[in-house]
Amino acid sequence: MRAVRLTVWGEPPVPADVERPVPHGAQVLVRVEATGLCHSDLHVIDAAPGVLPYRLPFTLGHEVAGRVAALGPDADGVDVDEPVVLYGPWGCGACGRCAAGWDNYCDRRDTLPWHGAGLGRDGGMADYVVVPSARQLVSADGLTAEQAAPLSDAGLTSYHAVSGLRHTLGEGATAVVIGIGGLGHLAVQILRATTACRVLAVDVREEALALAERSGADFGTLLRADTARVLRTRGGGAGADAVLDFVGTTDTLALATGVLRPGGELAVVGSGGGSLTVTKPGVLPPGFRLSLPFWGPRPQLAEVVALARSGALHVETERFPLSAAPEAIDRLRRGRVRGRAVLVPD
Ligand code: FEH
Ligand code: ZN
Ligand code: ZN
Repeated sequence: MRAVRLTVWGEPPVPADVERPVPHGAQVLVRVEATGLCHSDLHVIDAAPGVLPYRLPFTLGHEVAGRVAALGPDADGVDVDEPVVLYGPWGCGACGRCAAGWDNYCDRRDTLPWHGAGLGRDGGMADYVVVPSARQLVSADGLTAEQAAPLSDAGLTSYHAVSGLRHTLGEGATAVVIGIGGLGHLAVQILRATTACRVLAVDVREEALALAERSGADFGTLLRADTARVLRTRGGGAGADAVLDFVGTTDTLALATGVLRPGGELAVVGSGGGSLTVTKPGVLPPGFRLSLPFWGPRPQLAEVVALARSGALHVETERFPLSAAPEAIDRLRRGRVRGRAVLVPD
């Protein structure tokens, strides 16, 4: 089968022809129909030797949807030909977090030589992918694979970030979403669908603000020197009850803390490498709370899939054949992908 594989640290992944895996024990083999491309794939591709605990070579792709192709002898809970989406964060499977389906916060994460399919284990940039058990699968019935795949990472990550702030987002509240890309545009839709708050969007690209409007934002503005003032005015003057930063640079963190109201909460999702100085006394709003949500728990993947199935979520995708993976990676690196890039086996 075809696979896009990382074989040398710091070198681009290469197309390869590898054996189709055979599921053993409780494993399940999935025929891949779509795999989303994520900025984290770029971080993995660009990682210098020793930065990540992963063992080379492995197939990339951690945002995967397809159909069950075969079951190991001890597998149960899914049927051949069932449409599924992969739950991406694979933990140790034995700690309290994993037992509760919160593999994204596995207690033993730092001891594992992998973090999931496409993250040290063979992933979905291939014709087939094998998962440890049906526990890593959620039914995608009623969704196309192109719509389902991005829900497993972009959708779940955004949904998990919003879920941690939802208590602040009642009627009359204001949420600011910074960065309207593959994750941000879904966060706007999730806020629209699951809260009563006002949603304000910020980006550096006009086309991203248009995507924010299509996704249901009440207002969008470009990132400028006076953006905090503009957002405060549009938000009723008190400041934002919650900010979701999908960029995570020093500038966006400064904007976020400059627009938060006292008692406001900031979720930093983007891995922009920015920094925020927390001192007391200091300039941060009193009652300021910060979270660094990572990916999401398996139960919330089922919730975000159900939300999409209800019609409340539409993933803006740009489709590439699997054979064009190098072009898709280059376009993502240059910030030239509208919404989420999705690779489809050709
Ligand atoms: C995955 C693995 C490691 C770091 C970050 C990620 C994200 O893409 C998950 O949403
Ligand atoms: Zn990702
Ligand atoms: Zn664990």
